[in-house]
Amino acid sequence: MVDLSAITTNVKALFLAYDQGMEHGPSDFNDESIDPQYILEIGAKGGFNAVIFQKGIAEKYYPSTRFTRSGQVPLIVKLNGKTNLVKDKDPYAPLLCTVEEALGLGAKGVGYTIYVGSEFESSMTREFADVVRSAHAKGIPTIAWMYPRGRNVPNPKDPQIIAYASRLGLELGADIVKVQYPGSKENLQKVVEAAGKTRVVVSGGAKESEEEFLAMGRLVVEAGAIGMAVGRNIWQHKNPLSLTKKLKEIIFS
Ligand code: FBP
Repeated sequence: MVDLSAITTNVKALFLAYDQGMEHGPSDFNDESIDPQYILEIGAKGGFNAVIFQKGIAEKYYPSTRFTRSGQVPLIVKLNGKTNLVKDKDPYAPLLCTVEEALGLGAKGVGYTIYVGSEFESSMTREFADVVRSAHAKGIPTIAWMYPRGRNVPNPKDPQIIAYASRLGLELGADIVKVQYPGSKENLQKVVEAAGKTRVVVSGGAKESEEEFLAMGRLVVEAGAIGMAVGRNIWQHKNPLSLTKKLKEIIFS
């Protein structure tokens, strides 16, 4: 039996994603958000369930277990990733960090992106299967970013394909799947239903108005997802902590 940490025993979850420096480059950042320390402060003061870092940022910025203070925001290490400079139609994000390395950095969970439908899907499902095996042997949960992409996926926002992707996460043993918002509450309900006992969180996407973003948060909760794993909408906001407070009232109410 897998002994999952507090991340999945919580009924609801709010994660602060900060792997965009690899995925999109520093153009996503301003003078404040380019500093991982700023994100750690938002994560801790905002009471997020975890921050999500790649290995390099975790190594240099996340306090080692030895120095972890109580109140420190938990860490999820994203194990694979890629840049957006390679414009291949069929993306592949290689494994860059092992579960054991992530644990050594203090991770309480691990993340992995699968580009569902990509020509390289089988490489990613195989790598993720190994990640699930290792993570569950160590008793930590896995979060699968299930992003339909590639030549075989004419519309990555097609709700049926997003539901297929969430089901694939269940089949592969993911504890949580992270999906992009499929356009409506009804569509998201189908995604949640397809995921079965695997829980669903929704990504934030590019920054929108505060009203639009919070409205999405409400629909996410109403559809039965456990919460969100959001980055840009929080740390690109002029007052991240005030927006976080409003989002938490929606998600944890
Ligand atoms: P955002 O809330 O900023 O959209 O972050 C969610 C996320 O999944 C990140 O973890 C990741 O870096 C990014 O989106 C990838 O987005 P895409 O593949 O669409 O460029």
